Amino acid sequence: MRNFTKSKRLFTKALSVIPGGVNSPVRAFRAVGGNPLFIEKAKGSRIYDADGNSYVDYVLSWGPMILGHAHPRVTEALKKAVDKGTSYGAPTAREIELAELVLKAYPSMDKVRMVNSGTEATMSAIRVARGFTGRDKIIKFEGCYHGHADGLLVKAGSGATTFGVPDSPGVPKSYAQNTVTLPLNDIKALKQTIRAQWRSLACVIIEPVVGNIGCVLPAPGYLETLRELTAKHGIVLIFDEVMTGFRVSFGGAQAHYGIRPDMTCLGKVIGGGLPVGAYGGKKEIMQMVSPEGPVYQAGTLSGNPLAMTAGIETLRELSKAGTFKKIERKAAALEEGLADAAKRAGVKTRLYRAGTMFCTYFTDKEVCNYSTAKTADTRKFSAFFSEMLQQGVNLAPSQFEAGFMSLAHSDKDIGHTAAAAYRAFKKI
Ligand code: KE4
Repeated sequence: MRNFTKSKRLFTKALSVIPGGVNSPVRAFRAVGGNPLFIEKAKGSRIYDADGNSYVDYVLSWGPMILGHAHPRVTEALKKAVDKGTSYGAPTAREIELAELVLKAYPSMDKVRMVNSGTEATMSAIRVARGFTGRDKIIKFEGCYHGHADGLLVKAGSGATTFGVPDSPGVPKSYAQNTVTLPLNDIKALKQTIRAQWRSLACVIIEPVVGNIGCVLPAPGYLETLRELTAKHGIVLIFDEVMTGFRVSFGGAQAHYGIRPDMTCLGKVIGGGLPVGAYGGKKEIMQMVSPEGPVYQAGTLSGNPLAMTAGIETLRELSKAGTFKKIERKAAALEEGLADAAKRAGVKTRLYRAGTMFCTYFTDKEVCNYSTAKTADTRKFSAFFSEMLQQGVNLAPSQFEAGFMSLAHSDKDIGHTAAAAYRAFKKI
């Protein structure tokens, strides 16, 4: 049995100074029980906790570390960049470089604004869509998470297709009433709502592959219908690709499914592990953004030179011929290994993958939306999670989160993971 003494001690200390002992809720292991690991360092495919235990890591900081942890190209560039200062509050050439790399990979965008998180990106994109259309309401989907801006912490209201109700204390009802929350992959509800309310709808925001209830793929034709209906009614279609960007494919879910949204939100990978979010879109929309246009949005550390450096080096390395495909092949090999392990152990699971992100659900139901994802046996998942941790494999500490692959994961890592999964499946 692995020893977690130092992590436990650190967690006790953390609880006395930080709410829940963590700076982001999912890290607290509440969904799987036990105490969170406190990480000391990371390199390549592995993370190392305060007690010196090492783990093959599939959280990868919730997506950003697609090259693996502490990739030398990124760390060397950051070491040089630090000596030039850490922030200027003035424009730099590096911001142009990262913007150009992003626009090249996402041709649906003519211009892009850097911010500091995915939350800022989606919050700002919605404000711009409202400013552009002069309309107030938005549509989001059950199970999609777009960060913690008030109007997005909203669940389906009683009249599900009329307005939402707050999904967290502190969100005023009035905010929630401008958000309509629909079931995923339900064409009928979508058509009914847009037909009835298009005049007041500023935008639809969606995770084109939903990573925040695990890994839920769009039903065939769903995104195409969404694109047609929003275009027909002058509703801004926002793809929240904070997680799927540079993960489902190098060009995100929009390239994979061949859909051109009006706006895109990015984050995670484009910061290479430093705080970066971004939102962008067609020039006629982005010209609304201050100081070019009237819609205000700002940020002290937006476009921070260190964050830009990490993002530039990550995207340049990732854009090398064959690199993305290599990571995708690793993810496919893991998918095969996990599915085979579950089958041989006689455990019913459903595994979904989109490019380099994936999820194993403990259910025998087809998972296509929030309610079917919720059929998963979270008790079984928690037991599996703990077993895998004991065997040196770090999975996301929730059944309803995606796992991620990196360039640094070796065949040996993947073989170890599949073998550990077989033992864990047998044990739970
Ligand atoms: P951040 O504000 O956490 O940078 O991004 C918010 C966000 C927006 N859109 C999508 C599709 C996202 O997945 C996220 C954040 N993802 C979570 C993982 N499920 C971040 C992990 C956390 O909250 O600690």
